[in-house]
Amino acid sequence: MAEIRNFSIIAHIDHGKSTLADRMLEQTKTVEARLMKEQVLDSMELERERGITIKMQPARMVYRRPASSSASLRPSPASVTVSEHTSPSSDSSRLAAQAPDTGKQTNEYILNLIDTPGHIDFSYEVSRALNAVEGVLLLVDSTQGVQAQTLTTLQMAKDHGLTIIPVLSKIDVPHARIKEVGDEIINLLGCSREDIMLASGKTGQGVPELLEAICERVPPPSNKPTDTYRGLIFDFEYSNHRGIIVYQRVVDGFVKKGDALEFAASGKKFTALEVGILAPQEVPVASLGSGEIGYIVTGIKEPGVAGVGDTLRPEKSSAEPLPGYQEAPPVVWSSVFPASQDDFTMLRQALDRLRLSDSSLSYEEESSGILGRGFRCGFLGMLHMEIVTERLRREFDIEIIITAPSISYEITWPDGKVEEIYAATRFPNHGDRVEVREPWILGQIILPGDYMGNIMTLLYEHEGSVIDTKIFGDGRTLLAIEMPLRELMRGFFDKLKNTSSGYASLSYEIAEMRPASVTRMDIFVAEELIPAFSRVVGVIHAETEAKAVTEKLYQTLPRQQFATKIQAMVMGKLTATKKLSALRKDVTAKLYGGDITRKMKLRENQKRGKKKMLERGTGNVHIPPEVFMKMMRNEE
Ligand SMILES: Nc1nc2c(ncn2[C@@H]2O[C@H](COP(=O)(O)OP(=O)(O)OP(=O)(O)O)[C@@H](O)[C@H]2O)c(=O)[nH]1
Ligand SMILES: [Mg+2]
Repeated sequence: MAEIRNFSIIAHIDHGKSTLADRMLEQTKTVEARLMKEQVLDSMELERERGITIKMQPARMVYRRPASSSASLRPSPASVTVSEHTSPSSDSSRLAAQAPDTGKQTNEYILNLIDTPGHIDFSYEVSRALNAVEGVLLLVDSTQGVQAQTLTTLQMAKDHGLTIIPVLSKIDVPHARIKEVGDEIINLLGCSREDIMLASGKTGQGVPELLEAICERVPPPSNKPTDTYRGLIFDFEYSNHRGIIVYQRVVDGFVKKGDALEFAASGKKFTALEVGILAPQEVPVASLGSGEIGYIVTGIKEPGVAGVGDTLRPEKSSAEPLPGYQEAPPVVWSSVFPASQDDFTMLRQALDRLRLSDSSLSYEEESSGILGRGFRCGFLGMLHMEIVTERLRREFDIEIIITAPSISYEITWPDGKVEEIYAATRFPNHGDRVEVREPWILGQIILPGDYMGNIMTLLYEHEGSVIDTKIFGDGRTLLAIEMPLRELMRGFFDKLKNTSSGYASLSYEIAEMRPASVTRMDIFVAEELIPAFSRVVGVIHAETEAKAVTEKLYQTLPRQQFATKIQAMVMGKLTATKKLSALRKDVTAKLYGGDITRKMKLRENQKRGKKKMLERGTGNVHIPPEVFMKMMRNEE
């Protein structure tokens, strides 16, 4: 039996996780050369377009250690271990003791890698991946140094008690600062310089040593092959033909094709139609044993019977369910409506399917007078919201209308009733005597000293303040900050990047609720209230926001048959007005623009007898779905 090592790659966004994974897949000959492409594990269309990882991706590699390394095991440098229950030194001594007896067999290692996303909106993916592994490669870009998400992901790995192998990445870059960034890592982990691995995902340099370090330092999974099978579900996929495909880590026993299984939480039963490994594509195998990571085809077509963190076990067995995952509470909400009410059922199906591969998405049905039936959706951040709405359009071909995003507010009405409100349209009107509370965040910003002035101004503009400052070494500063979540969502992240030439990084967590000075802003087009554009704004920003929104809508809205007023109303007053002139007939085609495939799709939709969106309820104004999409986004 081969030795197994399960590990995950974690880091700040763009520090080279997926590229380093490429080189590992290549050097272990897991992916054929002709199929190799950059960031091969980023298989989703949106991941490739944006150059970021959105979903975690497991990949199994078979690694043959060079004869010399298993025969005469170098004493491995003490790896950085935080856990009490996993001890890498005892592991390497165990290996050293075993190697001479088992000879060839220990030469072959199965390495299960899980690549993770770096963007903070997708950190739920990271936390789930970490439940399925014993160790991590913590990458730090040697040109950038430790960044905010390095700290957050490191903390997650520590909380899971995992073995941590620090890796300096991108060492091929001429201006790599290996010594300085190495110092930062030593400071952070309390490790020694020899513990830090050096690697380049571009040239592949350092990858052989890294593969060796994984075998030596990451402990093998504890082996309980004789116990009753239990599998920890960490992800799903959905296939039209084969139904739900479960990604699971075998914790105890083994599982094979034909086994009668059940989901512990829902009790749903099924037969394992196929069992296999992810290499990274699905490859069927006879069975998966304790410690292995792989997939099981269930054939189940109805969603909702399975959730991540649930346990798979043999039907009618009394095996205890494994401790599951904590749910990821949404940070921002928005309502999604089908542009045509005929598509309501399709939208529900699409959300059900999406949720299988994105367990952090939450939604519930709601209905609004004008927009009809739709769903109130909860997202982990603005990027998450953008990705989900984009996937609805692309993967399911549904035109949607999306309302302006909102965080949750806690309202205390005059009669003492407390209510949580997630939608601007439900927010009390001006004049209602209510108390409002809102969530604040605690954040960490790492920035080069030169940008301190800019950042302080930006923080001030977003009602934030610095609660602690630490010198970070190498001329950088770590700021502990607090700020209303509402202000963070008002494009703070992008502005932080712009104002620091991309050097500042941010991580945050939701903290306490505090009294808020906010008000509702309503938008009128042709003197008609468009509820999807209503939002809650800070009183001190109300006027600026009113101007910004009317201006953006003025730039985005196609001209109508008649001159159209765009107005923002705040605290009972019209605060900003723009006037869109009437459409001249001869320029229709140009005005509507858009690429040809989009137009063809639209025509097809019309052929299928779909109604033009939003004509009902809004009188004469025609607002195409793209406008709602653009208004949802933060960028100006
Ligand atoms: N020169 C050089 N560039 C690299 C190296 N590794 C990655 N890059 C580049 O850095 C960028 C980000 O690389 P990715 O591998 O996508 O980074 P990531 O950590 O997976 O990013 P996320 O998954 O979005 O967090 C890409 O433009 C890569 O080409 C390296 O070793 N050397
Ligand atoms: Mg990546």
